[in-house]
Amino acid sequence: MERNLAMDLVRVTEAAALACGRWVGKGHKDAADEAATEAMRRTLDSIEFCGTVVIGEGEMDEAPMLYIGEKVGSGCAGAPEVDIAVDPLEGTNICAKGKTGAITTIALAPRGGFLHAPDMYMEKIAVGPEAHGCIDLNASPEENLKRVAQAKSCYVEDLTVVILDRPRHEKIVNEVRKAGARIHLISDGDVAPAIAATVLGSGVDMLMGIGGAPEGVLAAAALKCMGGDMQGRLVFMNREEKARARTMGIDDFDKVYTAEEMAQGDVVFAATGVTNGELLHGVRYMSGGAETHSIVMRSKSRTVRFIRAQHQFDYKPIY
Ligand code: VTB
Repeated sequence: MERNLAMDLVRVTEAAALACGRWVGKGHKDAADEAATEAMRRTLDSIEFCGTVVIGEGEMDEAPMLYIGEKVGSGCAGAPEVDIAVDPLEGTNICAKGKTGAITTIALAPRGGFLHAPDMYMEKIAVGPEAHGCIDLNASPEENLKRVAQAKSCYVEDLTVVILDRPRHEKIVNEVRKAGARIHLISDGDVAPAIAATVLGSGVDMLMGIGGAPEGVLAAAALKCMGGDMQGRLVFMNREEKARARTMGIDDFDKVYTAEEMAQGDVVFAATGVTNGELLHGVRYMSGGAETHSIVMRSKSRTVRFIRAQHQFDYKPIY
């Protein structure tokens, strides 16, 4: 993977965040998502790679752009062939309601490097580098908490676990509470907290629970770059989802995927904050411009960059 691709990716998520940031709190999640998607799609064409969207806005007949299979990038001869996983606005509800934690995300892997996760659920557990190798989706929440606390030389009571606030998580919430750990229930957006678990001082130690499989692959790409650890297991709600998974080459329906298996090869990840969150600040607009806060990382070097950028709209129009 070319070294500069990582830095190019920030331009993509910055553009998406600047576009959808205008919709924060306005109650129109679809308009916000469309703004982010169009800005991301447009910016992608200025990057020198031959990209294929493998995780995006849906199937070709569902999404006008960034659909699964779409070719993006300037694609000049000799440009790297890459898989692209995007969520132009991870947390559309959060953005529409002006709540915390909405981000724009993109990840690259060598062609064939991403698990082509269907748009279905995935059971996830994610931790930072100190607890790498300590998690097991087949173990209980209590056992996982004990192992992570031991790895981080702290008490279970010191740990904070982020869980999506959903009825399906009632059992896991009760088990985590019984084990003594703290919980941060979130309304939406489980990619950012998974990444936050790898950032010292973020206040997040673990992500647990069932969320989107595409979001799981995006999180796995980021955690791989940061030395974190993650496991995911697809959760099938019906026979149609199993049939769809089969068409995407998935036949072991109980398989527990590691981050490495979900995001193989030299992976690059970037995200920009749309609303303030535990990982990134949201877009701040001011006279004639805006400030964005992004994270970009590469698995090969394990370099993680936080980038604050000042944007002058007179010199770089925002669509
Ligand atoms: C999950 C989560 C995402 O949407 O997919 C969630 O991974 C949808 O869950 O981060 P429900 O079907 O229970 O609402 C997000 O929160 C936002 O895309």
